[in-house]
Amino acid sequence: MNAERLTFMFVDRIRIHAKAGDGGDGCVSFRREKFVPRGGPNGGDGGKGGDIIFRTDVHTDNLVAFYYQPLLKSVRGEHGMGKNMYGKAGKDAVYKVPAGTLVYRIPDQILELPATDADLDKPPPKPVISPADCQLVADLFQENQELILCRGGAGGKGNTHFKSSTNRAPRQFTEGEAGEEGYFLLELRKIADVGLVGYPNAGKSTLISKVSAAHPKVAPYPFTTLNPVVGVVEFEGYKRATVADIPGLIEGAHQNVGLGHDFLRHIVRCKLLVFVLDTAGSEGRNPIADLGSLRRELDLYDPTLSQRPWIIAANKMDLPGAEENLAIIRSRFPDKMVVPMAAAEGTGIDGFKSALQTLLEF
Ligand SMILES: Nc1nc2c(ncn2[C@@H]2O[C@H](COP(=O)(O)OP(=O)(O)OP(=O)(O)O)[C@@H](O)[C@H]2O)c(=O)[nH]1
Ligand SMILES: [Mg+2]
Repeated sequence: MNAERLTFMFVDRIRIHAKAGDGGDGCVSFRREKFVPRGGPNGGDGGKGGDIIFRTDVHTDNLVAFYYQPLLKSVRGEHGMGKNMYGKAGKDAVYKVPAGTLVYRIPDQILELPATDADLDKPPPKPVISPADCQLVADLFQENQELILCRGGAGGKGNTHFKSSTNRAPRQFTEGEAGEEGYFLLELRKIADVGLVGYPNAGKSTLISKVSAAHPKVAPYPFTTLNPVVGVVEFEGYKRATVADIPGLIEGAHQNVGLGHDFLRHIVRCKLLVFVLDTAGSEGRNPIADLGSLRRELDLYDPTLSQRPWIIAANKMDLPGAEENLAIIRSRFPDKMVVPMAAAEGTGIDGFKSALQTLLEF
């Protein structure tokens, strides 16, 4: 696998296997001391196994770490020892996940399905198993949110516990319990306030690079952006909003045309959608028709998306034909906010930021 692949790999759905540490066994031991004949039992308890914990982290932006390490483990508890010494508890294993990670338990019946549908040299593999067949365990959407995915097993009891008036030299003990184990599907739904939706080459990446410090690649060919990118827009008074640049969508995406529908789940949680249009229709496109098919694709993906507040970013206003199309769009959607801009030149960006500020109700 080459270095470039490593840098750019983005994983937003992955299957993992987690096994928490077993508890340590209890110990059988007797007190042995000079001049103390027949000292009683003194076998200590085993330690608890470590838990497997997920914690959301701002600096983690996708699930790629689990692609390289799909088996999560924590340390087992140590066995109990003589002289009533407890075994040491196993350390918890804390794994960082991006905020917006959904954790599903994969039922045993469908475990046999292959883990992924592609081999290592193809683009990021997706598990064949769908979340619809699994059981949701948690939605980790807040910062520093924690989930104990698998609990470590409890430690076993040493023979001290089995002492009684009739059995003063017990040889019983209990074994440590097994740590919890399971197969899980992790799915990322990026958390952003605003989602940019548009046809390839409409200028979404150009726009996000003008309003935030995020700089996804901008290029004059379709499907430049292959993964969602989130940028932070700062407003006066230290207010901020997150904006997601979603890969280009085309008609028929729900039938897997272009990049398909898959990444649309990243906008399901956006409060506001921005349709970015090539207002000039510079590549023989018609911005009004584009808007119609974009909205239709969203509706086919998730009907609740059509209820979401939306505005239009009328981009490429510097090109011929844009003014005429802008007038048509305005007359077609009289009660919608339409922000004209030429993102590449940086014009209309302030207007866009203040539109966001108004609509996000800062
Ligand atoms: N004339 C003009 N060109 C623009 C404008 N904004 C972006 N472009 C150009 O349009 C092309 C595509 O821009 P991107 O920002 O990469 O478009 P995108 O929507 O992110 O495209 P994908 O990632 O492929 O979906 C680039 O060559 C940009 O320089 C604009 O306001 N005016
Ligand atoms: Mg792009």
